[in-house]
Amino acid sequence: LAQPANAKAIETRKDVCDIFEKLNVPLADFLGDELVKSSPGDGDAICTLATTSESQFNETVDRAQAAFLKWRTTPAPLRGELVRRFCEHVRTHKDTLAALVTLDCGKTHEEALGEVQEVIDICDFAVGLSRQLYGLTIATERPNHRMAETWHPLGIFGQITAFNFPVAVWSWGAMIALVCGDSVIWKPSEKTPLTALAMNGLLQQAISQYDQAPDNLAQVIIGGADLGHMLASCKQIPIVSATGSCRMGEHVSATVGARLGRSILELGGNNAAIVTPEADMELAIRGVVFAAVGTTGQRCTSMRRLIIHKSIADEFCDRLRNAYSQLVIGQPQERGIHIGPLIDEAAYKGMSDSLAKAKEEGGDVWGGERVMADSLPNAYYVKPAIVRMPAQTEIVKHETFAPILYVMTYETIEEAIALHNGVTQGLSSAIFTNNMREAEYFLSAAGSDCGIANVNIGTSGAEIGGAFGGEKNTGGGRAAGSDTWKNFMRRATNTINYSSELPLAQGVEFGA
Ligand code: UN1
Repeated sequence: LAQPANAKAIETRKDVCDIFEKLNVPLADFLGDELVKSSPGDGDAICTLATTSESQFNETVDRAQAAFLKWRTTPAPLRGELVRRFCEHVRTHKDTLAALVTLDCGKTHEEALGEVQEVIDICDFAVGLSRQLYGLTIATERPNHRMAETWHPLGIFGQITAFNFPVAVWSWGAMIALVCGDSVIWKPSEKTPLTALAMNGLLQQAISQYDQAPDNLAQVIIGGADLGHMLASCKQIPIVSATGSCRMGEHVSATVGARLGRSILELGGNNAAIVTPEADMELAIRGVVFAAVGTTGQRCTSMRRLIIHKSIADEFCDRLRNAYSQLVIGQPQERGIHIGPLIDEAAYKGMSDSLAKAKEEGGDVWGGERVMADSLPNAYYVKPAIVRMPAQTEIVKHETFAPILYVMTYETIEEAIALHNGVTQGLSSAIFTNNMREAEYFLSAAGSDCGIANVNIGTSGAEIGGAFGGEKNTGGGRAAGSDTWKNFMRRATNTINYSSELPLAQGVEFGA
């Protein structure tokens, strides 16, 4: 846990109580004295929560398994109906949920609204999907036979999510898992437990109001890395998804793999944009600014590297610094803010350490200073940094979860792509150009090696309809739209003989 166990319980702050009251979710059920929850906006402790013990975890798994056994035989379109009903709650409470996202993780109000919208969007997607879990019919080589594949629910879906998208990333997995007939156990980041308790509380309301849905279909467990390990090593959980750092993902992957479970990993990114001399500069500036500083650089899709043609680099950097200077840094619940706080002190330390290292490696650092420390000594606000680098040095290859944009220059497009792909992560990428050859080269097999490759938009802000994830140390998993539902089901290949003969495949004559 981030906080010491057995911290003293504090009185829950009124804004937290008010939000849970509006949502009609019983906060009192979750309070305790083990996990101190602070608000990144002001750094104050706002409540203390109970955490999940090992025996409670085991009971949670047993309940989830019982729920799965009922849910798997509920027809998929009726499973979709649960998601549709849940989504109505989310739509009704969109503003309140956004306020909670802001309180929990420090994301600005506007971005928090966007995140809740992402939940609504994936619900709509999942409801439609509940009537489209198609299997193939396959031509067979044998007469009077039919071959088909059928998709069945898999079991308990265990989900480990990060602080930075405390509700959207859960919904990408959980909503699809639910229509696929799985039950869900969610371990949110211990930095953002409140949104998880609230969202699951709303889902619980939809479940209890719907007679097709069994109790305990979706449960939340609260705790830190130890609890994540329990989830990853639990043999009764056939599928585990994890979003977070590469280090955490390596552990989850090894633990789930050792018991031959299935994992979906969506880990770190070190996302870059190439800006060529043929780009629309105005558009490129806007695209780069949002991707680099949005969510205070704390998206896994945040832009961390800019690879820019030598001939335009100086002018582009001037314009970028000018655009950065106009950004408003402030408390995230205020309106008109572009940049809210970092999640905590460790994130700030990570940023300042990386900037110091970048200097050592020859970087020219602009920005990156801490601000508002006098009025809010326990909250961590920073100016976003732009760092001109002489080369793609060690620190540039490292993902720092903060608003640092490293700028490097190139001369040929081949060189740009080599720099682009020269890191261990492979999540998101972009090229800004109006030159069709450059754009298509970037999207080709010899171009960007990332799971997301964009033209003339930034690296962040993906829609839910596409599969989301990336290659190399990003972990290879895909969440959200497209055909990611297949992860959550088991596929059975069925061969049916409706003749009175027994022809063997491959023409084998048994005993001939
Ligand atoms: C994340 O940071 O883990 O594409 C998810 C985006 C958002 C999701 C980011 N839709 O930036």
